[in-house]
Amino acid sequence: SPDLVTFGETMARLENPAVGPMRHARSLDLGIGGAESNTAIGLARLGGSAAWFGRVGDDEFGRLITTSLAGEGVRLGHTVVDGTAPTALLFKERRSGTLTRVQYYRTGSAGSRLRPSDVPHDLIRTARVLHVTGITAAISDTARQALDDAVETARDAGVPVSLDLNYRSALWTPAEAGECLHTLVKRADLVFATEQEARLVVPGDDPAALATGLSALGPGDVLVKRGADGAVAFCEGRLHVQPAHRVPVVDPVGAGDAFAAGYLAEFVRGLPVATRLATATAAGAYAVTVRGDWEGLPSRADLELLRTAGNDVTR
Ligand code: KDG
Repeated sequence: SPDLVTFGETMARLENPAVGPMRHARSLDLGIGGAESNTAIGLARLGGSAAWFGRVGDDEFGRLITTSLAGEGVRLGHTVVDGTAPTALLFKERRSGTLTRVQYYRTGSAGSRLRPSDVPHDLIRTARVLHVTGITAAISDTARQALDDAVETARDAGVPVSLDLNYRSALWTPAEAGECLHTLVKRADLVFATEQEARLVVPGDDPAALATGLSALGPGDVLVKRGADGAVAFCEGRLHVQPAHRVPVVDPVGAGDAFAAGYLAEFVRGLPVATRLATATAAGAYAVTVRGDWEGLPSRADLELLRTAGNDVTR
């Protein structure tokens, strides 16, 4: 049985290799991206077992997604190939060295056709954690029903539910998201949020107030992510302040998924909060040093390298 079960929509990712307006690119780099599958890859790279399910189109982009995830050791036994809709696309336009514009072509996609009958109840019941994100609630009504079904299945079986709020303004309004995420937070055991995302659900001026506020809704572990400023957590009844590693940031997209992967990799091993936070921030640091959404995610050996060598060259 897997340590982590997760699901959602994964897309083909197209990106201009050189900085500038995308219309001037003569070719685009091709890869994949999806918040939940990014986290599954992160956990697998850290030695855990991860299962992901979702719908992909019966097309080359769908096959790119399944072969890439399988190549990273993510289990895909319950993934559905949907012959009636295409795999969604995600365009990342690198507009300046530090500014990235993300555009989706995902309306009516195969991934958004996820439905409750796709949910593998037996697999979820055997997991050590079920990880979901707010994106799934936003992509379609049937995907949101599948999300509710999966969360209820986990809760009934005593499997901890991990929720990354993952607000995407292209998919829904702050008011719609706030209402839905509030009900999801109440049913989650672990919650990951940026300060901005936390404010969709609870009031609060500072990260400590936000973490405490979210935890008052029920979850035992609340992680408020602050980018280069690290994280503030409310876990096991008290606040924890975790600094970030100082690394050159190439692309922050995927940092949150990396953070969740690092935290959950240690959570499923029953390790203490300090270890979970240390691995979470190290994974986040590795993710932002690389352009891809998940390609920079660390192995255990990489974590050791960061701990012992910092930014130096190891020979
Ligand atoms: O967190 C990174 C993800 O946002 C990215 O890989 C694509 O899942 C994605 C989304 O919907 O934005």
